[in-house]
Amino acid sequence: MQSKINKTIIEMVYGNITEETTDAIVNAANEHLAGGAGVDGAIHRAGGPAIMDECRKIGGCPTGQAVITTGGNLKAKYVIHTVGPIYRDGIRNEAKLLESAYRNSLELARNKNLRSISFPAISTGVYGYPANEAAYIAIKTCVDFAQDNTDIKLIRHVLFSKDFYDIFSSQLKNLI
Ligand code: AR6
Repeated sequence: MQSKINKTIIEMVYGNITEETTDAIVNAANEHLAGGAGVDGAIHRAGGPAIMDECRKIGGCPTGQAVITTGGNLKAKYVIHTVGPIYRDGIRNEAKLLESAYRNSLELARNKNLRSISFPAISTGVYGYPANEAAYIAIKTCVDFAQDNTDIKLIRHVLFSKDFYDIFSSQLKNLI
């Protein structure tokens, strides 16, 4: 499903983010940019060693921030690496940090003059963020961004299971 907010299409798809053809895909990385499991592992495997070479040079990324590298062998030209919070109990600034991860990724894409970006469900795997709350923050941050910024024409959320697709889609319906 999709919805147009101001000049931007916000879209939910069920699939594998490494196949995406948007200008950038976002990686749910760790602070060391060291690679890992989940979507991080999948992106490095599909994109090849050029991505890790640049990650090593950058050296790291604090939680809530974002950095950009080549997309290597991916169809996407760039990978934006952001670090979502590890979810503990919800009272350790997790929501603000997750919002920052989305917001800073969008701002980095805009500053690079990119027109389209794909996000995975940041923090909802290894980092344990409850899916419903994470979906609300993800969509709300993207909707707010699209209301104030018109340069990015497509923001796609790529969900890896039908359950996540349904959760994200219902949050989008609630927010528009
Ligand atoms: N395409 C789209 N979504 C995916 C894919 C894929 N190919 N693979 C997994 N997901 P996670 P996190 C979904 O664990 O929670 C790594 O080790 C997955 O189902 O990848 O932010 C890093 O190095 C889930 O909904 O990221 C960090 O140490 C979502 O992507 C840590 O995990 C995020 O799950 C980051 O944990």
